[in-house]
Amino acid sequence: MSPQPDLRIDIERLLARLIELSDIGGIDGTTGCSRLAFTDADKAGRDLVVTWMTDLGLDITIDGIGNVVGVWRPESMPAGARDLAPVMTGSHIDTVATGGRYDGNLGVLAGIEVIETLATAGFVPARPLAVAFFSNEEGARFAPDMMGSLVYVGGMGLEQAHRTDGIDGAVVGDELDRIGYLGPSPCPGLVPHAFVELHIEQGPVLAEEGLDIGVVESVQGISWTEVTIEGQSNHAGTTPMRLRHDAGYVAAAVATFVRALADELGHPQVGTVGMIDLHPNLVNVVAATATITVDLRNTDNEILTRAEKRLQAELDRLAPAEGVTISTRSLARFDPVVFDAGVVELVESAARAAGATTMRMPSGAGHDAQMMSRICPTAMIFTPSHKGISHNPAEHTDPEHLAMGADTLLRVMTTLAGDRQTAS
Ligand code: HGY
Ligand code: MN
Ligand code: MN
Repeated sequence: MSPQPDLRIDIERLLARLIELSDIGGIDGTTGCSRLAFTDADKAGRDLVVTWMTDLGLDITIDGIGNVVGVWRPESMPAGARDLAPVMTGSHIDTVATGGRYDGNLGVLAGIEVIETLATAGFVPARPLAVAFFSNEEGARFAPDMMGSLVYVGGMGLEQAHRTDGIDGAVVGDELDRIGYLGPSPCPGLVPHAFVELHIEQGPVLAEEGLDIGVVESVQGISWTEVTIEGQSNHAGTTPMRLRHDAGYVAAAVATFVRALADELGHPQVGTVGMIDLHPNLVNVVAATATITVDLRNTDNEILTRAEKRLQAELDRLAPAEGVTISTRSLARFDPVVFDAGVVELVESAARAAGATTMRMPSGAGHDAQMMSRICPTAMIFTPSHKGISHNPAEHTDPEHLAMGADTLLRVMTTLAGDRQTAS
């Protein structure tokens, strides 16, 4: 039975949940929140979302990395249909330390909203619908990013994930156990019929173009490297410049190099030194050691690989020149991903049917969908980000765009489930 063609989600209910969730780990004076993976705040957010899933009557599973999947298979469905692979949506509810209200949270809560809208309308899906939140999508505390969905699709072993050390010395397995989300469900997880993720763009394109929905065709490649520089601490006043082995200077030199490299390679190459940790980090001591992170991304894997080689060559040059030792550790490396053309087309037609203006685009950010595309037909829906701001408590998306995104998601999911012939 097709849902009423003009069935729309309840934007007030979605907004209320977005606000309630972002109040957990809320950042004073902003609409943002801080819920690093597997912290107490993450646990509190998880518990709230699991409550909403339970209240909706979803069949809930929690796996060994803490991924939570809620499947809607109403009693009214024919027996055979209830066992079919679900159409799945979802995203993440962990955030960076300066997180916004919408990054990840929108995709999970819009999935719940879509199912609640359909259930309230008495809709009987032709196959089950599911909504998931994947653990540790951000990777900010425990690298790599998209860890939960990577384990879900079999791209990372569960034991390896459990042994991962965080930037604060914590260990994934211990933290999962501590917050009560070391679940029994097996990894790799259930293979969906298809997966579609609603997410904010987190960049400036849709806002600058004045468009409503991004039809995401691909996700760019990601390379994260931890660089450790070992110099020699010394007196800032008495040590002549010629005798210094200054880890702080080398860290700054690498950061400057990364910026120049991105400028030289040109758009869409990006390069970021987001973390610089000096020791002893004191005003009158030449730094003994520096640990920094380098985030390089490009839609073209060949250019991204070239950028990685240029970085290594610069480290090889700096070490002898400054009399320091430099070691590196890869924190994440994901090739660019191209989404399923059929699901991309469906997103485009569904968005237009929902009254949105659209454009096709790549994703600059990493997402769980890039992992899910390894196991089933997958695509993404973007909503605009105000001024392109994200990973910042000021992150904002207008309610009408949130509604357009969720209405598009509803149409895509019911069409993928076989309940509509077309999304229009
Ligand atoms: O790093 C990313 O692109 C995502 O926010 N995890
Ligand atoms: Mn995200
Ligand atoms: Mn993010």
